[in-house]
Amino acid sequence: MSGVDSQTLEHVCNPNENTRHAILIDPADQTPDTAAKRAVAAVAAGSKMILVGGSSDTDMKNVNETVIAIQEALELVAWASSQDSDLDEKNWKVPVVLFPQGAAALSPAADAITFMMLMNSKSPRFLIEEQVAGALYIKQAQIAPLPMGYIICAPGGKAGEVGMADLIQPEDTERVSAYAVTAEYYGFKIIYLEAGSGAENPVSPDLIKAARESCNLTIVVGGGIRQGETAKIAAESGADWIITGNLTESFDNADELQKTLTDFISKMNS
Ligand code: 1GP
Repeated sequence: MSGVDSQTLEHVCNPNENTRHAILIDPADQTPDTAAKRAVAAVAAGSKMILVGGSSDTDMKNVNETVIAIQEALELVAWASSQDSDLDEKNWKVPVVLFPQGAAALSPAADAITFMMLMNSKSPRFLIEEQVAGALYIKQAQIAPLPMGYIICAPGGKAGEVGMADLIQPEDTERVSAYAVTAEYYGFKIIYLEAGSGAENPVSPDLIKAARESCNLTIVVGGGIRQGETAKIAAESGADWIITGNLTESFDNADELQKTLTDFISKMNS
């Protein structure tokens, strides 16, 4: 979505009839070229955002190379569609958004960044220090900040461990509501309920419902979602966005990935 950075917050937060899907690309798990092919397949399937980041082993180099490769690939297909009256160029205008492990894993080529507080971290590093360390860089690079409360639920995975999260348990609906309201009072626009990449159980529907009933923020849910049916439960509980990382990264063949994600998105909103 190069050149329209200021629109990214609107794109993410404007109410949408359907729950939308985004992929998470971890630059530590794949080459920039593979990441770009997966991003193009996902957008062709109907994904509306590409998140780039990971909990470990990302740095300025692999994040930047990955973001550039994805942006170039999407620009190329957008241009090709603009030359064909049967195709709609604007379908390819999806934002590439940093989802960083910290201030040392950024890219000026990104459209936006989830500028987040890991709200249930026990470490000041993830509550505020990494954000302060990255703020001036983000401003200078004109990467649009998406103010977000990041809330890690059990089992939490690597994100929970690295982020020293005091995990929210599946029955802890009052606690998740309190975090959702706190996020709203801080002025955040988004909350991300995270179960951890590869989680055996995704965020419980009860937690999503409790968050939905407590605040008017955009709710993103991810971690352990591999089936359209699971995504549908999260969507019906109140998720505005569903993120898949592992599912996307399990395909090397772009056509197969596109087919799987098309089916996933259709089931999610069925
Ligand atoms: C991790 O929520 C994301 O931050 C994605 O999780 O890899 O399990 O899809 P998965």
